[in-house]
Amino acid sequence: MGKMTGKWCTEVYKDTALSFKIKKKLYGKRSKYQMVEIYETEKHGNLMALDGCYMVSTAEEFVYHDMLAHVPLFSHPNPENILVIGGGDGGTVREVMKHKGVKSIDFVEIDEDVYTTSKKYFPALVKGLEQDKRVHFLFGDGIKFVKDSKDKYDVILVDGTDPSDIAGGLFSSDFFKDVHNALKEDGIMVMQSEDPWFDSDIIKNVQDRLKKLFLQVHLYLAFIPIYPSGMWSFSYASKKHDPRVIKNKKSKIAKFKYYSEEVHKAAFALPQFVKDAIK
Ligand code: SPD
Repeated sequence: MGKMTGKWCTEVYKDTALSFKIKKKLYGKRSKYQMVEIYETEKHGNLMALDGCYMVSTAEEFVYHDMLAHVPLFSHPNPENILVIGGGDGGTVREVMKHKGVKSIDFVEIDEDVYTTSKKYFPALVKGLEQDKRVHFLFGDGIKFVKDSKDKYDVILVDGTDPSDIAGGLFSSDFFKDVHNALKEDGIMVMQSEDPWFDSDIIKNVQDRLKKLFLQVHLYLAFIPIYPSGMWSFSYASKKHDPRVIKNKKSKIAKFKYYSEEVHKAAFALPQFVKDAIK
């Protein structure tokens, strides 16, 4: 059994604490919206926390970003116009850029400091973003932005933080109505929707709200060690496309680090307790 010697960073989430051994704290500053902290960990590379909640680490970021971006992008037959809300660290946009058929990526992040901090401490996440002419940086409120967009996007990816002050609106029925309007008739939306152990009520609310608007609503899972419980959920909604069928023949399923055709399909197989929680 290891002992807790040396320095540690800790996320306290409800009645659980998750700690990582660190070499040092690299950064800590309050932005206009939230506390932004970066730690250099012993085993997970650099780790970003926003308002005390872990968001991204060098070692594990590929899981979250592969699964948020590639599941919807391979479920749509021809995704061209994409909107990314949040995801200020850049990782989600970087994955979208891998799809050659994508023509335009609107990237709307409320907190520009998250992007500038990521640029410094997670250069691999923002690699190529500023050089890719398809990426449009639109720093501002994604909730307002989506309200003003009609029938425009093939895929909308919501890469928010946990539903507190800043991201709470991203889990609301009003936001989902605006997302529905902003999508084309066969559009797809995927959002991170918390974990089934601590937050099954949030997942159920999200799924119920989406079911009132969309024909296809599904939940899928991935395993991310830096988030409390490690089991993470994504909520999928589409006016048309069933995500259990891979329809995108234009993008090649390259060798991703987490995503593959098998993982895509298997991610929708839910443990019974998760099925029961969202029934
Ligand atoms: N509790 C963690 C929620 C994570 C949401 N976003 C992560 C950002 C990665 N781009």
